Amino acid sequence: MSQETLDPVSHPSKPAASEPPRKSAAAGWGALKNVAIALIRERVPGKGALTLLAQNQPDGFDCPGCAWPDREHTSTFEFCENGVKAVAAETTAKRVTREFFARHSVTSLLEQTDYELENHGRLTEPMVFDAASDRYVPISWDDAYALIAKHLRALPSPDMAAFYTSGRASNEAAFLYQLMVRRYGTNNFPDCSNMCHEPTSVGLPEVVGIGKGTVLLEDFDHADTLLLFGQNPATNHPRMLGELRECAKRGATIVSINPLRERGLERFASPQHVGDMLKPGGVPISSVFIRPTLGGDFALLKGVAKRVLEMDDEALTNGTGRVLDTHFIEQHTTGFEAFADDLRAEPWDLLVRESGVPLADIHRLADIYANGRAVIATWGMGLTQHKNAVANVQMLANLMMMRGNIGRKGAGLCPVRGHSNVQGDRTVGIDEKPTTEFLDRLKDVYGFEPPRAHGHDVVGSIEAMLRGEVKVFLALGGNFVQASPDTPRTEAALRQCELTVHITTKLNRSHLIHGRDALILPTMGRTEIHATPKGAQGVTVEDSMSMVHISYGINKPASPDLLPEPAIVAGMAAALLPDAGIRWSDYANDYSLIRDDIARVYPEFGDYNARVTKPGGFHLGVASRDRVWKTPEGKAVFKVHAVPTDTPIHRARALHGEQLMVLMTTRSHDQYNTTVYGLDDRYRGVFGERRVLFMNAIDMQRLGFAAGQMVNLKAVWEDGIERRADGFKLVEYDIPAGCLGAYYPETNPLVPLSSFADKARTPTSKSVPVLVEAA
Ligand SMILES: Nc1nc2c(c(=O)[nH]1)N[C@H]1C(S)=C(S)[C@@H](COP(=O)(O)OP(=O)(O)OC[C@H]3O[C@@H](n4cnc5c(=O)[nH]c(N)nc54)[C@H](O)[C@@H]3O)O[C@H]1N2
Ligand SMILES: Nc1nc2c(c(=O)[nH]1)N[C@H]1C(S)=C(S)[C@@H](COP(=O)(O)OP(=O)(O)OC[C@H]3O[C@@H](n4cnc5c(=O)[nH]c(N)nc54)[C@H](O)[C@@H]3O)O[C@H]1N2
Ligand SMILES: [Mo]
Repeated sequence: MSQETLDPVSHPSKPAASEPPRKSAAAGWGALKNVAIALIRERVPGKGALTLLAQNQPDGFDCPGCAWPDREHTSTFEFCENGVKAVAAETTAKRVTREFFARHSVTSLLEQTDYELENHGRLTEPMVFDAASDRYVPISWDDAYALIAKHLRALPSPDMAAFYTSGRASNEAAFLYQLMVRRYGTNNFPDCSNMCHEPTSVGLPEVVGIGKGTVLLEDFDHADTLLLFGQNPATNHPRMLGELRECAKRGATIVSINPLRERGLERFASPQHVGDMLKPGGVPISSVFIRPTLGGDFALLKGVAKRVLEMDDEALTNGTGRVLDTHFIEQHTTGFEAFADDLRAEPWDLLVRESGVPLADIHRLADIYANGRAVIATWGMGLTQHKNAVANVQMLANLMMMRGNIGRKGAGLCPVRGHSNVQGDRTVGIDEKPTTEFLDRLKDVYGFEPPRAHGHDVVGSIEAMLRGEVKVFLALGGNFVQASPDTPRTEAALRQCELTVHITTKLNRSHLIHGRDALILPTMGRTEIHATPKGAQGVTVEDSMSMVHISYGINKPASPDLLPEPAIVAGMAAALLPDAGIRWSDYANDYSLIRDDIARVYPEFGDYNARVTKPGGFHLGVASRDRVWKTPEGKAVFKVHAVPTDTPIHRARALHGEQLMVLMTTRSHDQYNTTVYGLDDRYRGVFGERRVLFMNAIDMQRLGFAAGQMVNLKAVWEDGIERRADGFKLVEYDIPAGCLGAYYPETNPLVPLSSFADKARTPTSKSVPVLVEAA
């Protein structure tokens, strides 16, 4: 029997362990047990199990969890523990009713934790804030739309409103939303991807012409080397482990580049392969762990590239086979000479110091890379949530280009996206910096002049609210207050608004930190049937590998008063823009009309409605996958970047010396972003609590702390504002010296609004300079 059965499951009284239990595999029996717990917690065992059978099946719904693709949507019952939790959270039997809001004032709800708020269940009808009673009270849909229209019309300029999107919104909802917003007159589209993979979307187009990954799932069948940068797939993309398991069994070399030895990357037992689950340790996954310091990946990548160049020089001298793919470099790229010169000039000691990786490990990674015939590089938030995140992504692309590992079978770039449709939302126009080409097409198709000026992203919207320049905030999904950085400033920003509106499924803190007027508009989730006079409607989504497919809900909506997202957007739009000549209500009744129009604006969708009838959907086409480079040069571009040596972290360290620590804010196994499902982080050995701070034993001793002690965190930033997060329990953990780890969103108050990635403006959630004080 697997050791996994011995894992404690959910035991609030058990103290946080110092080390993850290493003997048992990720997933496995523990995962199955947690599936049952998730269903029972939400009081939906029978229904939940039925719902799960339809998940990621040809006629079922797309999992609302992550954006990892499915094998043809046809293979066996594809589920994972955290997909189940996402579904269970949506299919919960618990309800937030008008009686609930009558019982609880907004002020009293503010006392509750995020976990408690989430646990009240699904929202059931539209509610409006009533200042006199400090309560949300019922409002009709039409009155809610009228209130929104009144506020938006009263603004001196459409640019005084901001329209957030969270990446669960379907292509249909997102396209209608951007159409309404642009017809109204602004490009203010703050979007969850601003906090997520924006550095990928900004970095890749400059070097390979398009901001998307180049691999398909089938490439995992042919890769012999996989480099996984800054990702925790066992928790955040559990179905990816299934692919890695197959690669490992085939003998592929898998390297995890991560300050932490994440558990799921050591061993994995697949709940779909009973054989694995009976073996104690599961299938070993990562063969090699390379552990940079937080933010050290850029110097590491540059070091690996430098070593690959040296190896090529040695090969030339010795007359052995070239290490560089000279054919690819000549035919397909530009800028190689300058890039190589810069690598040669870079001193090794700087690369070693800034990466935190010993020279021997840099050489080892270069050897593995250079010996791979087909290499896939994947990455997550560990590369993107840093000041030099765009350079991280571009240096990774440089390295892959050196050996022609782009646009070739079994090789390529694989950014692993977060929300299940975050990539699709961008594709269909959720973009604060739209291209001229797109705006021209919108104009041709709809006959209006769209706004041309770039709009606000997440950070820009918060800043504009603080300056009083944005007065209406509307959110299609998500939990803006908790997801955004610098919590007290974000809260102040929202409180300064005239109107805040949230289209959501469940109660969250963003409903409670509101503007003068505020609306909660409850919507259906993806598991629910979108019934309209034209019949049940399916929505489409695009996964991390640009596969577009259709999703049909199977459950009765949580309440008869819910509307699907497209209907809500159409309702708002009809109230705001009745004379726009756009057939809002037809769209809401028949989503195929929306898809027809998406394809008119974006010809790459082709015969969209026909293509999504095929099980598994279709690939949207990524030019760089075909070695077509949509850059101004018409080639892939090697980018030169210096190793930064004067960042806010360097400066903070100069000021505070060895007291200065760098904090990563990350996800536990029991949360979906700001939605806290439970208080355990099973794979990291934390149970029953979330306010923990991971620190290594040597740092603890050096700083005079002991495991279990309570500490406070203070951010070190250069704007004179005090930022703190108090009351964390120290947990001794195998994390590199000088680095700390803690959970998001509890630590968001420490992330300064003005600390973001160069060019991409993604908050630096994985490198926050802090001081630790005894509580
Ligand atoms: N169950 C579940 N699934 C999810 C989510 C969820 O919250 N719960 N969230 C979804 C979303 S929106 C997203 S974006 C993804 C996020 O999925 P991930 O990209 O896995 O995000 P994080 O959990 O923040 O973890 C980042 C990983 O990067 C490592 N890391 C931190 N800093 C560095 C660094 O400087 N260098 C390197 N090399 N590694 C580093 C951390 O140790 C951790 O393993 O998951 C999606 N899927
Ligand atoms: N410090 C720190 N901050 C971070 C991160 C980090 O790693 N560290 N990660 C960042 C990342 S990668 C991301 S993507 C953002 C996430 O930011 P968001 O996308 O804004 O946050 P979520 O927690 O995913 O949103 C949860 C809410 O969405 C609503 N919801 C759920 N399903 C649906 C649906 O089908 N339709 C609608 N309309 N609403 C729905 C529910 O009401 C729920 O409360 O956070 C970012 N913030
Ligand atoms: Mo994300």
